[in-house]
Amino acid sequence: MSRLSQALCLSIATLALMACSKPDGPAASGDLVVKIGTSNPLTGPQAHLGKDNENGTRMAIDDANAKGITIGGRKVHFELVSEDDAADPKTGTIVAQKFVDMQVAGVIGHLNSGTTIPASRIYADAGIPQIAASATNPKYTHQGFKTAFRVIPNDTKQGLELGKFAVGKLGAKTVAIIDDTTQYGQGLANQFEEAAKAAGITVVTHEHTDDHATDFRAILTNVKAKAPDLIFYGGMDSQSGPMMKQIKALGVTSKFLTGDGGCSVEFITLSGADGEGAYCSMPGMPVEKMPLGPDFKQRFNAKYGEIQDYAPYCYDATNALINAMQKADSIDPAKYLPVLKTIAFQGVTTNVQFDDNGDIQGGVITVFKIHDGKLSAQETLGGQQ
Ligand code: ABU
Repeated sequence: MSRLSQALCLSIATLALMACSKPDGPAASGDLVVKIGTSNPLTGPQAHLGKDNENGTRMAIDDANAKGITIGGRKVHFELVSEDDAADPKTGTIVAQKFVDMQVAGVIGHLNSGTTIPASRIYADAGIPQIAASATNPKYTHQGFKTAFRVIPNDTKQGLELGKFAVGKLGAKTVAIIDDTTQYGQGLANQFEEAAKAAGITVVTHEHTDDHATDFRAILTNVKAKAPDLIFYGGMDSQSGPMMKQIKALGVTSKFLTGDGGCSVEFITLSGADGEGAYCSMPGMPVEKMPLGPDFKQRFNAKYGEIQDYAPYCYDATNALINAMQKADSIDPAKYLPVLKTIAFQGVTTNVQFDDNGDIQGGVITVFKIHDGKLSAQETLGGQQ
């Protein structure tokens, strides 16, 4: 191949790569640039979930830019501003103030309840709409903030349905509960405990770890001595994966159930063969059964690989902001916030409509079982969407 041909091939390959990675291109001069913030852990043990959330939001922004949306008579270019909060509550509030200072039009996130809740006061004080797409602690939407919305069912529902499932489907009479002491993990564990007790289960112990722990053998040895029918874990996949391995290594035979933070591809990777037979739940329908799920999954897989957990919810949350701006014909939060409250559109995950608190209306919980190294949907609980 001549030098000229080589150079030509290289230029064509470079152009093709640029076209793939930047489908919408930069803002044209004269475009109205609208910043949308998203904050997730992009470093540390939850970085895979943070990237998943970021990519769900990015995909919605790319799709919106490709449509050539006009607001207030001007062509708009939406710009994603992504910040790492490391799943740390204090860092989350620093990021929130940064978003306020750079005058983002709205925020998607944060990923964790422990960062979302303290950040929500800062957004509320600044009048900036915030939509959570993975933070499921009920408190977030029950603080009286007009700016707080959520597109995923919360843990009041998840805990209740899992408590009933533990008795009705797993036949558990006794349970050991472990949580990671975070707003999410402990909150869900407490909701589960209340529902399980109401359904007649005896809680033999309720133990606590933290969201950085990797060695659970002391807790599990105590649990083993009590021989519960079921272990329930409230926490994230970075803990539930290694925990599953240690459960099997210690010869504990109890069934295992965890919530959405542990219900990911990463959980299967971390637990390996020891994860087989474990149960976990995700708010909402399995992606294949979501109204626009199959198309979303195919496009997301092609661009970013497997969906971990919440990317479809981030996609819907971003579109809720953009749809409200379009309907209000304004990017000013004071003008589009009242429209966001009454928005109704067909999202990937469900028909997106908020209740008086800002939570998604309706909503179901799906329980999965790890089978042959995959998440296999067992049952969808809590009514029809
Ligand atoms: N919903 C589980 C993961 C995020 C959180 O609520 O902290």
